[in-house]
Amino acid sequence: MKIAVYPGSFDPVTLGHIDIIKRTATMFDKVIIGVLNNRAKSPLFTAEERVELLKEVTGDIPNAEVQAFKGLLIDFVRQNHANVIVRGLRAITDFEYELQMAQTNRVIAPEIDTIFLTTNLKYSYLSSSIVKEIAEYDGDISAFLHPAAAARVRAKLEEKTK
Ligand code: COD
Repeated sequence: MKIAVYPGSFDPVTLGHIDIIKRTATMFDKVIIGVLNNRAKSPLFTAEERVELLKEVTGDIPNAEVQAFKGLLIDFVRQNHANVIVRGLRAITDFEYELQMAQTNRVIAPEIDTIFLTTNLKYSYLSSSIVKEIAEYDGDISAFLHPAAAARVRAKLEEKTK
């Protein structure tokens, strides 16, 4: 069975992430979406909330699975008997960070490879942080997120301002 892990913060999951998940699901028997549970990053959503939302927006992809993980990515990949990490590349600015991470992971886990999918042009500008910034200033985020994700971002920001 060919299993790929697509790791990230997904705070929140955007249409760009969903596009990468869908494309990965056509190439592998299973894609495991690994949600980083790292309190140091002070995310908008807890890891549990991000997992729940990812499950909702990928519910129509039968071979996609969502799990939170702590610690090293390669340990999570090994625990799941996968040997491929998938990452998305939007622009040259992503490349340096992604290359460094892939090379480092390859040194500590030579059996695990990282593959890169180039962004869908429609979403090449899109990032979770920009979406959060627009939402914080009450902007319309419906073009960037699945409707369920947009609703949760609005609800979370309302909850925070109470
Ligand atoms: N189009 C296409 N791809 C996109 C888009 C878009 N619009 N937006 C984002 N992506 C891609 C990103 O490039 C990335 O590949 C992926 O989607 C997830 O994005 P993020 O921003 O949610 O995820 P990151 O970059 O915060 O994830 C970082 C990890 C969780 C992978 C990393 O911190 C990690 O592995 N942490 C565990 C500790 C560890 O092992 N550290 C050692 C690493 S060498």
